[in-house]
Amino acid sequence: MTANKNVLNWIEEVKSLTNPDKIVWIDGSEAQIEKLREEAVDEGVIKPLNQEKLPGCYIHRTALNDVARVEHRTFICSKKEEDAGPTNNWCAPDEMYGKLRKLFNGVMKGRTMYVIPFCMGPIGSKLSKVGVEVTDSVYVVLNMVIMARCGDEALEFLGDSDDWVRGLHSTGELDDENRYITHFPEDNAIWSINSGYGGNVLLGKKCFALRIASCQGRKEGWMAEHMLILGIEKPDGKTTYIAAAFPSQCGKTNLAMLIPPESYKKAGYKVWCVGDDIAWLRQGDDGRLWAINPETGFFGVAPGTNMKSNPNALISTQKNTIFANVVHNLDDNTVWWEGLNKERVSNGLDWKGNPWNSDSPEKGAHTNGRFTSHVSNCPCISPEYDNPAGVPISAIVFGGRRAKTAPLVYQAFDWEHGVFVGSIMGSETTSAAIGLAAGVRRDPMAMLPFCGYNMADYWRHWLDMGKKLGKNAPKIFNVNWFRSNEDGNFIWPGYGDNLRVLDWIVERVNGKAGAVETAIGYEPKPEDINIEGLEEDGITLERVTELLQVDKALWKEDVNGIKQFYTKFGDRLPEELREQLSDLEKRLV
Ligand code: GTP
Ligand code: SPV
Ligand code: MN
Repeated sequence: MTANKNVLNWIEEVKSLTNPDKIVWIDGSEAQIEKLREEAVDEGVIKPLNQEKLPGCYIHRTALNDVARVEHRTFICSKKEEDAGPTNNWCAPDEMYGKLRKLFNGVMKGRTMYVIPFCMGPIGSKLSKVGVEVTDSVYVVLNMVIMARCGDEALEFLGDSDDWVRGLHSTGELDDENRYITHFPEDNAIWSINSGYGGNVLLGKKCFALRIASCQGRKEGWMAEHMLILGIEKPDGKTTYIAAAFPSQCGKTNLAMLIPPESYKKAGYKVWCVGDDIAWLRQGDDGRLWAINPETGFFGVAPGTNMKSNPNALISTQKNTIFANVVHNLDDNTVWWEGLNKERVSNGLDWKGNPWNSDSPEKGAHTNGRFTSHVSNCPCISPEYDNPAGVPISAIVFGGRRAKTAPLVYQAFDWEHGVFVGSIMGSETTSAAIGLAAGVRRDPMAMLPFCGYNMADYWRHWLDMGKKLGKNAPKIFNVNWFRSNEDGNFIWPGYGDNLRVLDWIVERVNGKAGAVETAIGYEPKPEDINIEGLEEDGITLERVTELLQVDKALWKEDVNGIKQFYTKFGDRLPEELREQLSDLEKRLV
């Protein structure tokens, strides 16, 4: 426990509001967690899997109406509506607190209230921050201890400080009409009720480390971003770190853990994963931009993960992992999902818990089925992962799913243009959130659902960071692994072969690769992308040329979409971005 009065007082307040039968403080010890796992098994919250094949692994199913984030029920409750901005749902704090107090009133009667102190980032790091999550879900506890540094060490690090985030969660009745994921940036508080799905309830993750932290970063001069962090070690032993922002289900985990193509492996390339979802970035004493991964685990998409697409992710799930909403193979008590392997499941349960086999017409796993595993399971976890100083970032990469328009890769002319490139990101929607219309939506910096304040002010903050970083600012790029042909098939092999593109990026930041100027930015010459060994995938120089093509007609259409999007922000839109847009338009004629 702790002597921190602010924490103790808040726990008392929450206790009298929610009226639990019992309070359990999570100390972070393996003995306590093991006991909670046993209780969770007894209650049927998780089921142990085959302990020979999958030691320490469990399967969980969420309620059928509770399988993903709910953007329409996610609120930023700043005092002023304009501080939440046009891309967030807003509600006045008093009104939301009033509504939620009613829902939380006595909600934990008959239940246990778990108090989870946690630290986002390495203990002792200047970049780290503490939170306390109170929850009535043992599933949340078991996931949080994988995803963050939990227990006494977090409280010790906090000491008497009042700089911590208050996270209150209850599964309530899982009533989706009263589901609320709410953020009070001015109070450093998060209240979440009536969900049990990861992104809505593991409050350290999107709620704190992005929505609240983005507000803190703006105030304190740093950045919280929806970015993976990876290190590329060249044969000479020098490692270059890249941070990349792609929207949900657009390839962050896959890129963060990529396995180099054969020819690169032979040449001595290595890729190191620092993080797969969130980066906190701050200017270091040397003037450069340094990044930490505030998390300690992966909450990854299961479907599509296999020994070919992402062996490091699959290996990460082979022990001490909690699976959610995948197929339970009852024959050998293991798990399966679409795209895992060619094996047939003859006797299974689908993600809904109904009997299922490989001949069943419906998919067995939910497309947003997930695994929660600790970073230490990952064969390519970076030795720098836990470094309190973080890693120095040389390049920032934006990307999304675009069947057309966006080329395989291009580089922004400079930081300001790079902020523009991030601000106009578009991506086809995925199943990571419920109820999104199909099609392309603008998702600036992959932060549309995660920015805790007015997106226009967020762009201003990016521009300011660039001024502060000056010549030390990372170079900014945009990639698209999802260009498709007329039949809707991807024309770039993707996955490990994405290193071929990152390699050009690394050469660019080290001043070694050339580029050609196009209307949208700098591009490699087709022959600058190494395609050795890709002949059997049909990748020729012509194909690369096609992948890099900038179709001015499509871009002009995009400019119209961007204009419309920008209009939402009125006078708050930074003038620099307005000018960037008009410059792009001129270059497209
Ligand atoms: P979140 O956890 O939701 O933030 O997702 P993420 O950005 O980490 O995405 P992830 O790496 O889990 O990939 C999502 C989906 O995209 C999976 O189905 C992958 O198989 C697919 N994918 C990832 N990388 C590539 C790629 O390079 N090419 C193609 N075609 N698909 C990819
Ligand atoms: C995402 O949707 O971007 C995720 C999963 O990483 S969740 O934790 O649900 O946000
Ligand atoms: Mn994510």
